[in-house]
Amino acid sequence: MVIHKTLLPFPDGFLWGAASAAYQIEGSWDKDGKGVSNWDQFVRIPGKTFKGTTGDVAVDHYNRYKEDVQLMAEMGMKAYRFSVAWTRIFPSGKGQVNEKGLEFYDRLIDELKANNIEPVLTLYHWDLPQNLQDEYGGWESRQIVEDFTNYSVELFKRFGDRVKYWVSLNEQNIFTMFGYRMAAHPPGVKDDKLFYQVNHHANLANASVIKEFRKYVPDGKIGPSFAYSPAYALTSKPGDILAAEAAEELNNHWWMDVYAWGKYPKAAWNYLEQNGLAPTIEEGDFELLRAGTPDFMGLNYYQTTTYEENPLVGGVGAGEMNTTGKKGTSKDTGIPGMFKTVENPNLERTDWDWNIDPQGLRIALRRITNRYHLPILISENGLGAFDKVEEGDIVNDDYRIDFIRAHIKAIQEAITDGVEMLGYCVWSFTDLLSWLNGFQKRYGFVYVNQHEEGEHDLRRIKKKSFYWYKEVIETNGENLS
Ligand code: BGP
Repeated sequence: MVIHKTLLPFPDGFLWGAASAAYQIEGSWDKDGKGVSNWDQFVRIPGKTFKGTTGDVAVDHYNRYKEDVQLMAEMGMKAYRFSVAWTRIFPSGKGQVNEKGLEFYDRLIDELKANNIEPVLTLYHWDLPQNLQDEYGGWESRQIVEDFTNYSVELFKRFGDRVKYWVSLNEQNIFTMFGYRMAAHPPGVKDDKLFYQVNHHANLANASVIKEFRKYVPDGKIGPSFAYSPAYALTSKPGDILAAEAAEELNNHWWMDVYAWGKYPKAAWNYLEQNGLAPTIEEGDFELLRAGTPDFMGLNYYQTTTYEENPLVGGVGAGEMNTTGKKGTSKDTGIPGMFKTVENPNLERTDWDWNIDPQGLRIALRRITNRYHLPILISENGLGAFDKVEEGDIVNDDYRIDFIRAHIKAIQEAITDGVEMLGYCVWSFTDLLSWLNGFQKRYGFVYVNQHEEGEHDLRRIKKKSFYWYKEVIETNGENLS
């Protein structure tokens, strides 16, 4: 059914949670032996981030993790997704282990477990050791497969007894696209051919760690987190439908097919080959890809994207992102002769021009289920907004409650459709640093008094959504009002 008469309840043990990433929350960027990451370096290049913001302090979670976990416990959170900073474990990406780095995550994990919060550990959320970038170009070299695997095995050995849920790569499609196509993230390159090669290496690395995982954490579950933006066609014109199908294949199946099946989709491969963009494959690559398939698909869902035809000659190329929060400043993007994005007249947008589309989440869940037959962990979903602290430390973020409520309803409809769901991690628990958008684009249930400029004592303030989500968790999703 599309319109269900009644909805199935959320399963027992459903992981109601929230998510974060090391660079965006920890701070203490050079403490206790931590090495320099690509982000530590990139944010220091003038003009790269909103008002020059950095994660040097972020929201100081490294020092305040106990307070943050206490807030999670108060909310009754069942799961917390966080990432490990590779440079805390191996300051130069490989070689000597930094015991102090491991100890920090030991403490965090123990604190979570003591409060009955299931840790969900992300191995890689974009902060690459700068040394590996300098030495061999990081993801540009096959050498990354070995180094990423060694680093991951270190974590499996150390935390595998306590951590059962693992995310391998966070949004491979985004960090490679921003890093190698749009030059908006490190290493700030625009090179389409390299982009596809880098992705092939990341695919191999992903499969390699999953393969190793089986030996060290046989009772655990692991999967990548994919930033899935389902493709819609603007109209029923066959040309638009074809454009949307091509986008679904090149922008989505290109990654998820490899994760789930160890192979690239056909028409997309042919297109890349004809244009000299296909990655170089070596003997044994596909065997490895097939040997390292995931237990679940991690889904980071924020929005859908709508497409239309794009002429080969004079078609739209690279667009522009809105990183200021001034509505309407983003520009459509496309590949001439393939597709171009276009505003969906049926959807509202956030101040950063992200479409608000809860039904799109149900569509995403159904498409993944039907194509890959894998359980799904929603590893991110949330609303970036300007929040205002009112007198008496009150934040009335009703817009966030509305957003999350509608998405939870969509999940329940998908469960009723037959989708196997492991959990739902809202982005984010506390406010944190948005990579390119500074601190003003806020996502948390907990406000953190941190700003681009001016006064910032980093104090934590529970928003209205904090109390609302607490009730949702307590009733296992029954009370959404
Ligand atoms: C995802 C990332 C997160 C987070 C989120 C919100 O792509 O995995 O790290 O940043 O998006 O995005 P933004 O901060 O750009 O609003």
